[in-house]
Amino acid sequence: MPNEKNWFTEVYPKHGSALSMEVSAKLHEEQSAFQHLQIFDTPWLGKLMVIDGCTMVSDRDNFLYHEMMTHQTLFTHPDPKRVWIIGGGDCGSLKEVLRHPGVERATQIEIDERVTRLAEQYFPDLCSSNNDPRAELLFIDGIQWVRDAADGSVDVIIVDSTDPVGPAEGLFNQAFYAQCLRCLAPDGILVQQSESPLFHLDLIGAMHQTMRAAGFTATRTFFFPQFIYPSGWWSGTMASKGSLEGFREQDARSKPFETRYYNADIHKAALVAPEFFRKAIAS
Ligand code: AG3
Repeated sequence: MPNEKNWFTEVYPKHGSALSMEVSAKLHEEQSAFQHLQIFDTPWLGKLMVIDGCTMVSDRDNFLYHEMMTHQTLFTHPDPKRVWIIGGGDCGSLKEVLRHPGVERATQIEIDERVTRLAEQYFPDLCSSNNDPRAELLFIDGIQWVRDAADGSVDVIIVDSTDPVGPAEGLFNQAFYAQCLRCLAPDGILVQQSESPLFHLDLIGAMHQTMRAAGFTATRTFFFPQFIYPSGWWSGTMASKGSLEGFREQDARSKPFETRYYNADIHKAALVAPEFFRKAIAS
């Protein structure tokens, strides 16, 4: 069945497996200056964006990733006002960040403007806050942006990237983390999407080590399901010079916006690491 032409399949060659999704139409396909972009319509997932053959966003399940990458992090920070999103061109993280009334400025730094233009066309819901006066959309290299930014000029940096190959590769190294650390104000938090705990444990371990080598003193991974990503189980990893213990629990319980996955109890549960993970990753 997956070989039939109305199925999109992402193959995971290193993990001897694949995920197939029925598609009803290919709505768009192009080679941008940076990557190969496809948009599909599907019977179950709604619209689906694929970059370089990898699933990125679907209407049906993107709330899991976007709510966790943003709210888990913003409620860990004592008072986030200035937020950068590195990557995140579909604008889903931007939308969630802007739900926090205390956020004064949310800057999305996406290298590939075409991702955002396609999101505006095919994922209008994710882009529904792009005109918020607090939102700033830049189409430049996030690595360069962080290199050029002033010391202590941001509270939360969200790295919402593709897998650590291609354009995103330079977002997973010590030089980039050190620049992020320099840009973060006291209590600042860096959070990065960190792939699958089941498939990419080595990568997550290397991220913790590299973040600490760059000068972060606390690192912590949180877990959430994500149907369209490899193994269906995904993670984000936070790094801080301050503490990553505890969070603004009362604020999370009385948050002035609706969510579909994140809540204060999920916040705590998402931080509980399975036994194999604790053994592999000292944090
Ligand atoms: N960023 C993480 C996507 C990784 C998917 N990997 C894969 N399918 N092999 C998602 C961007 C959402 N804003």
